[in-house]
Amino acid sequence: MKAVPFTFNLNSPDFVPSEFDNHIQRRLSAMKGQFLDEAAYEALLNAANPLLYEVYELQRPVQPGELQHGISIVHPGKVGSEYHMTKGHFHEVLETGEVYYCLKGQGYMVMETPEGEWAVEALSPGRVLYVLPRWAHRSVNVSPDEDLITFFIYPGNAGHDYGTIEQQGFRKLIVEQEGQPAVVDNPRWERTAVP
Ligand code: PAN
Ligand code: ZN
Repeated sequence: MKAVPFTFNLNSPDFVPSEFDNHIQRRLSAMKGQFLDEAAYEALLNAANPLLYEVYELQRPVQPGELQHGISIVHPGKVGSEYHMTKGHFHEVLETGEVYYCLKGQGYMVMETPEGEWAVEALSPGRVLYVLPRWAHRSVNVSPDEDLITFFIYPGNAGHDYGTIEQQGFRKLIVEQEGQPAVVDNPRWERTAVP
């Protein structure tokens, strides 16, 4: 970890940073229970267990004042009619926000609070999204053939709470309907988070 100001490049065609500390690869098997169509999930898992998304992290000390940052790449594809997406999380320190800057692709950020408010915002190149403190967030790639690539920045001490979303899911899902992305209710959503 560097102790002096540093720079890196994002100008490769696939936006992989010229320097990073950690490369996370999440396959379908890491997403059990998150996709609505369980039969489609099992079939794909047995056939290929595809790579859904990757994260390149510039890791900084876990402390206020620092900023974690990096690149998130969601590969295109669907599980049943539901598009590829990240696991999604609340920040462990709930009162910490995050900025996303979309570099490539077409997608949505699905968000919700512990109180059950929800929001869905489109992501396309050049668009900046401010995720407010308290809002869980998941990115979804709705392109048939292009990666969804975003640059993210969040407070050094934010941490990740994956368990709440693993248990309750997101209130809204992004599915393909008549060839178009649509926001639909998640019939399995259960509010377990207590504000
Ligand atoms: C992002 C996400 C990244 C992968 O860096 O961690 O897009 O998504 P999951 O963490 O939900 O698997 C972020 O929001 N960090 O806080
Ligand atoms: Zn986050």
